Parts: sequence; C-alpha cells; structure tokens
Amino acid sequence: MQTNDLTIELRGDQQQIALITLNRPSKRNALNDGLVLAIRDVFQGMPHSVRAAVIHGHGEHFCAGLDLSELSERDAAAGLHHSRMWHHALDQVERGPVPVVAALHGAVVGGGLELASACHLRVADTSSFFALPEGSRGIFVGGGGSVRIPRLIGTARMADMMFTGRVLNAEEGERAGLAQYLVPQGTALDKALELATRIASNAPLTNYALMQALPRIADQTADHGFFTEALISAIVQDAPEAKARVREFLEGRGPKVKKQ
Ligand code: 1HE
Repeated sequence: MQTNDLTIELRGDQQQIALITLNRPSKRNALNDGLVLAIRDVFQGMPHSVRAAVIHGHGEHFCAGLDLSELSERDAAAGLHHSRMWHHALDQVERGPVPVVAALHGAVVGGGLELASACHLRVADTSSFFALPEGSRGIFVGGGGSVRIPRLIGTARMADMMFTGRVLNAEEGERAGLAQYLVPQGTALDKALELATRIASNAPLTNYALMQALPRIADQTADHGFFTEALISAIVQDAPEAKARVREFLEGRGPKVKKQ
C-alpha cells in the first residue's frame, strides 16, 4: 500500500479478523485516488489467516465520498477511467476474499455510501446519515452506486436522494435497507466486530457461496437461478466440514436455533 490513509490490523487468536480503517479524518476520510487504490490493494493482498473483515472510518465520520479536490481538471476520458478504477477497487471488496462488515457513523455520503454498499453487511450507529450529494454537485455516482444502491433500497429511493438532496438519518437509512443493524452511538465498530467474528466461524464454503453465488443468482432469471442454486448447494454440502456440522447437530452436540 502506498498510503498511510488506510490501515489494516489483524484481530483474534488466529488473526482471522481484519480491521480496516479509513484514516484521513482531517478530510472526513474523503477518498482520493491513493485511498481507492489502497482499498483495492488491501483486499487483493488479504493475509490467508483472515476469514472476515470490518471497515470503518477514523474520526467523526465514516466517509465524505470522493475527494472533490481531485475532480476539477478531469476530462471525459479521464473521468471514464477514474470511474472504472473505483469499480475495480470496490469489486475487490464485494467479490473479494472475505465477507466485509461496514461499521458506519456520521457521514456516509457519495462515494462513502458506494463503498458501504459494496460491503456485505452494514451496521449503522445513530449518528449516521446517508446522502448522495452528487445530484447537487452537478455530477453522477461513479463508484458502482447506480448498480449497488438500488439493490439495497430500490431505484425510486436512490433517485429521490439524488434529485432532491434528501439526507436519510440513521433510522430512515436502516428502515430503507441501507443498514441491516442500527445500534447506539459509538457502538457500531463493536457490533461489526462481533458480527465478523460470528461470520468467521462459518464454514468457509458457506461464506464463499453467500459472497459469490447469492448475488449472481439474484441477477439471473428464476430458471437459471434455481439451477445455479442446485449446483452451489451440492458443492457446499459435499465439504467434510458441512457433514461434520450436521452430524454434530444430529448427535445433540451442535448449536440449536434460539429465539433472540
Ligand atoms: C473534503 C470532502 C470531500 C470534506 N472532498 N475534501 N462528497 C460530498 O459532497 C460531501 C462533502 N463534505 C461534506 O458535506 C462535509 O464535509 C461533511 C458532512 C462530510 C462533514 O462536515 P464537517 O463539518 O465535519 O467537515 P468540513 O468542515 O466540511 O470538512 C473538513 C475538511 O474536509 C475540509 O477541508 P479543510 O482543508 O477546509 O479543513 C473539507 O474541505 C474537507 N472535505 N469532504 C474533499 N468530499 C466515485 S464518484 C463519487 C462521487 C462523490 O462521492 S460526490 C460526493 C462528494
């Protein structure tokens, strides 16, 4: 990695959790090119011990989106390549080596929301707010937001956020589907680490199927989706770990599903 604006720390007895921190608080963790490339590099070079990751922002905000100071001199061709660079980097998050939980607080805006939407789960604390100020800045999303955000909240809600500059508070964001968990202020990171630890204890092939097969099945026709589901479920259940976990339950040793 070429920047100190992104850090990675390994947690857990077997270093199975990667804690990735956007560390540019003086600029509200705005994503300049160096930081976007560092995100790409950290996911491409994820240590083999890691089974799940958490990403969060240092300071008062998760992320203020694209670093607007780098935008001014770009022509159309440069803009195209820049957007494709973001796509490549965030694809390493979404289709990368491990499930990623985003711990959100403060501003989750523009490219920051695009980054959060590339993660597999989002935990928001009550200080979080969500916006797509691209609409009012005369630009458009370029980090995959027009593909990923409608899948979370629908096209109409995303269009509203961009047409009108609507800012969703934490409760509204959770209700709309931008976050799967809403927690008290200051506790998003702890909750995200707890979830990542739980996710890391799953059979690796189950997590692989959730990351790689589930979103692709959602993009397929029902007929193709049923067939892909049959293939992936056959592969996952064939793993020795799956057989051992089912046997444990049948012998009364495996965990039961408990009402929360
Ligand atoms: C920035 C950026 C940035 C802050 N690029 N420098 N994103 C936006 O349009 C959001 C712009 N930012 C804001 O609305 C606010 O900064 C926040 C609500 C996020 C935070 O407010 P606050 O009062 O805590 O901080 P601040 O005083 O506004 O900003 C502190 C510093 O960070 C200040 O720099 P300074 O040198 O004057 O101290 C700001 O200029 C700087 N800063 N946000 C550059 N975004 C792949 S396409 C994606 C397209 C987009 O993401 S567009 C949306 C961009």
